[in-house]
Amino acid sequence: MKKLMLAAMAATAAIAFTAHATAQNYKDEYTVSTVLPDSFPWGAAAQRWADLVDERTDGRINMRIYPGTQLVQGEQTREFTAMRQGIIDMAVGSTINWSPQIQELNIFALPFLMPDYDALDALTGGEVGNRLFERIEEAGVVPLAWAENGFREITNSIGPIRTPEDLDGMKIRVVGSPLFSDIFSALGANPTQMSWADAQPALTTGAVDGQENPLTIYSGLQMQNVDQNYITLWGYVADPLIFGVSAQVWDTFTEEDQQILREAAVEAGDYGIELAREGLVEPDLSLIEEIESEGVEITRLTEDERQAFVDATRGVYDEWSETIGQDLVTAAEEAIANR
Ligand code: X2X
Repeated sequence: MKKLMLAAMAATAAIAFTAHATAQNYKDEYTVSTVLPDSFPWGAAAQRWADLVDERTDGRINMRIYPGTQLVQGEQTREFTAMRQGIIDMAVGSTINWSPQIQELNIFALPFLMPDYDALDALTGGEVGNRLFERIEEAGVVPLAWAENGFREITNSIGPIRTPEDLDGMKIRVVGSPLFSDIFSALGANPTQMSWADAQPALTTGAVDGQENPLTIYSGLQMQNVDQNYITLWGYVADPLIFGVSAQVWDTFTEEDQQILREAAVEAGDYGIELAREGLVEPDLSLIEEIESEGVEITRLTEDERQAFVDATRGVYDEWSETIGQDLVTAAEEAIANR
């Protein structure tokens, strides 16, 4: 009988604990997963988040950034699951890397859905973004704010890509969502799916001919030095980032600290978005000009040329709209039309 009472008391104490989180129970360190380190807009946004939180909680919440998705041995498509399980506390993660678990996040990778930054902002800042955040929260991760990896441009070592035919047989490294393999297969290329950790040596050794990533990454890694001498500005998809906290961890924070984490994420996200667009948006195209001045050939598509890529990938768009949810895709198309 006494044992039973003790068990009941312990259970009550446990409930009281979750209902009233106190800072005394905080961990010494909270892990924050990213793919890129702070020399890139992605890692810089994560670091800013950690710095702001440290300052505003007087060190109660100590966040440390682990780039290279090292907490999941570089397997970036496992980041979301690890966070949901509480193996990783927090992350600034790519929608691409989380899309194997949250199918709806593939929406940002629908080819040629978003023609410009306003279109991207219309999605993240509107109903579509809210719905995606609801889905993520249901899945066990608390999403706090958006940041940005950027529009993904295609680069290669063989020659200029101006038509889908130019991609014929080209070996292109693609990211972990099968949607990317489908896009490049539809364009006649030979897509090879690999993690970012594997992509870098594959580019160095010439095991692949090309890759697609934002120009901030191209420039940060000086990809012209691994023969990626041709870039086509086609902006076929964009890759926003999300600040997320494992729900298990989130519930241990006081309301005041949750508020600090959220506000700091919004500010760090704005900062990261600014960095991600620096030199890439009219009238300041200095990053593109800088790359060009290194002798890299940059191909700019005419409307008609771009349309040929749109047409060639339309089947993939339609097919993946089913997987994502036609309703969400329609909401996105409307938000973009009304931007
Ligand atoms: O793997 C990539 O290409 C990267 C770094 O852009 C992502 O993590 C989506």
